[in-house]
Amino acid sequence: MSVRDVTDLYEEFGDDRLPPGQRETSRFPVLSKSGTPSWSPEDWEFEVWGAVEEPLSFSLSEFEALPSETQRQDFHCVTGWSRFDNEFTGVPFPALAERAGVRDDAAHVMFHGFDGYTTDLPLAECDREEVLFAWELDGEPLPDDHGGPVRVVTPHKYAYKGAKWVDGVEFLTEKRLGYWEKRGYSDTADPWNEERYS
Ligand SMILES: Nc1nc2c(c(=O)[nH]1)N[C@H]1C(S)=C(S)[C@@H](COP(=O)(O)O)O[C@H]1N2
Ligand SMILES: [Mo]
Repeated sequence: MSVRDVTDLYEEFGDDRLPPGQRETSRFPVLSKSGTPSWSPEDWEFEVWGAVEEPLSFSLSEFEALPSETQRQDFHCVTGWSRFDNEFTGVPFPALAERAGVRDDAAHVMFHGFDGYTTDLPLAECDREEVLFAWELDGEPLPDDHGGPVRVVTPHKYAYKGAKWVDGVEFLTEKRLGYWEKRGYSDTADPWNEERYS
């Protein structure tokens, strides 16, 4: 299986692979606002709606049949740890956006998790190949506590921009704040600029 290494994306943002104020860990801590929600493969449904030509809906098997790739990525948590070289398999954001046909007036994207979590990014900042809707980590199904069956990963942003348990993508014509962004975390979340709080 081929793995695309995107760990050099830091070069776009800073001089060092490890962003300032972070320390590297080989552990993978779990951070969730309210525990791990339960789900069943039969009931899981993923939807794309809002400022798109064609709203989409997928069952889990349909979603996991989308053209996917495996990327080697780094993961930066706003609480100060970074985990290097995670291999995530999933569908890149641009491929999903293309299927839905993003309207010209779409400017932002709200990601919804089925634990009630939300997080937003400007369309231009999530319409990149490194933003994956991932269902595998290091060759195994994504563990439930890390967001299984499907989560978003955003290696160019602090990890709270990556919704675990993602089941909805809403294209917005105007910015709206997500769960942590409303509670004082930075809306821009650039790790190399230490945009932790707003
Ligand atoms: N649905 C959902 N996604 C979420 C969260 C959450 O509470 N719910 N927490 C965020 C935060 S603050 C972080 S740091 C990462 C943590 O991912 P991890 O638990 O896999 O380390 O997930 C993000 N995505
Ligand atoms: Mo976090």
